[in-house]
Amino acid sequence: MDYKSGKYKVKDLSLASEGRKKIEWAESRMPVLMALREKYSKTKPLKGYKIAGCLHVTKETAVLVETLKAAGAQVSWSGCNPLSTQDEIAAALAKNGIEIYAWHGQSVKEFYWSIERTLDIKPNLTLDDGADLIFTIHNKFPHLAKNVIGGTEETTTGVHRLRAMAEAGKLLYPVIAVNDAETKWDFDNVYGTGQSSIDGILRATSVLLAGKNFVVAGYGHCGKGCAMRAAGLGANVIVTEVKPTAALKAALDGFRVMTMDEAAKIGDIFITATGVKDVIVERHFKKMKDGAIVCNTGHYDCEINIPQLEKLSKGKRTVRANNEEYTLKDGRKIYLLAKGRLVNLAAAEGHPSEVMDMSFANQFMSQLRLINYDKHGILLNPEVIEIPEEQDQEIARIKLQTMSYTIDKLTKEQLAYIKDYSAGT
Ligand code: NRN
Repeated sequence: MDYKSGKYKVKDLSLASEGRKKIEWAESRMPVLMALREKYSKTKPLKGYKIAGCLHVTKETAVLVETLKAAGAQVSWSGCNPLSTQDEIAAALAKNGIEIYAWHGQSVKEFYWSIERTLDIKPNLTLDDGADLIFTIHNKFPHLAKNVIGGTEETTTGVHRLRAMAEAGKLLYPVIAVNDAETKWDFDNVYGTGQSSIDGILRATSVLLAGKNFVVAGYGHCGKGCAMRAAGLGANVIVTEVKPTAALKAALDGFRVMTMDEAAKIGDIFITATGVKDVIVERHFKKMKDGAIVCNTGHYDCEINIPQLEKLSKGKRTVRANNEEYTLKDGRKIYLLAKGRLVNLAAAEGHPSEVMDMSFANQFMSQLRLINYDKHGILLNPEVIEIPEEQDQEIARIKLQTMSYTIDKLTKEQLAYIKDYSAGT
């Protein structure tokens, strides 16, 4: 469908029915977000507000988008990575009247064209994953910032960028750090990234993980999840780090710890999860075994230095979906997955619905919080704002309920004891 004939641009509208079935699948596994949709579709507190969103177009994101719409918001959406959009999902959203500009395999130019289309609605709120939307407003359309009451940011890389902007006094409006919510960071980043990254590797290679030397660069929440799940499948996990405390945690979690220079010689599969550039570079490729598999699960594709891999190679070919075989000048082969972009979303479907349920409940509650501040005339400083503890505990409480778990409750005496600083041994 052509963009001019409707307020959307997707790969193929005829994929909508396939996408709708996947969205229904996700809805049935996102009970917390669906409960919020049930509650707020009646009162429609987001009515009159316009949200521009830039977040991976997956079946789980579709549930968030349609919840924001059900709560009254006008929504306009783009993907936040050129390779992560699932075309059938984009088609289903477009068919449902959502303004969406997203398709798999965008050029960088098309990627930013799509972000700019979402700004045509002159949003009052932004919803980001990786801060490319916020950055585009600040860099290219600063005049639009005066209409924006606030934004939310999904991921670690984006929050880091926004904190740096705030510290430099460059942030033009307040942004809630959804990533830093306990019910996002400790679940999505660990259990989600762990499972979905392995999912991406297996879909692109179908290799046996058991017995393989599996090198994880970065032992933050994402790297920890990848290490844990690779070990669960019998891999021999090696962790590389630059932060002593993180490396120490990896060692005490039972993983080998060494430099990437050492790991490059023995690794069979490499995954980067650092948020930093040039983690795997030329001198590492030179040491790798024939047949080594290399991928990234960080937000940007800068962690593996692909130009240096290209320079070392005499040829490359796509051997499977999301799997390129580089033949080095000495004949060794190195397999790069998903062109070095986040393998969990580019070669699979991202995190499972059950864990995105809490991440996106935080997104929804944070957008609602910004709107409530606006309705009460409360002006927030242009800084990065944390999720309140009570929101975290409420989302976790509801999630537990949906899993039929019950937990204990502190008695009055226990509450008193906790507050009684004089109680000694
Ligand atoms: N299935 C998904 N849908 C998904 N899996 C991971 N993410 C997803 N977004 C939509 C994001 C996580 O929340 C990618 C971000 O980088 C991470 O914070």
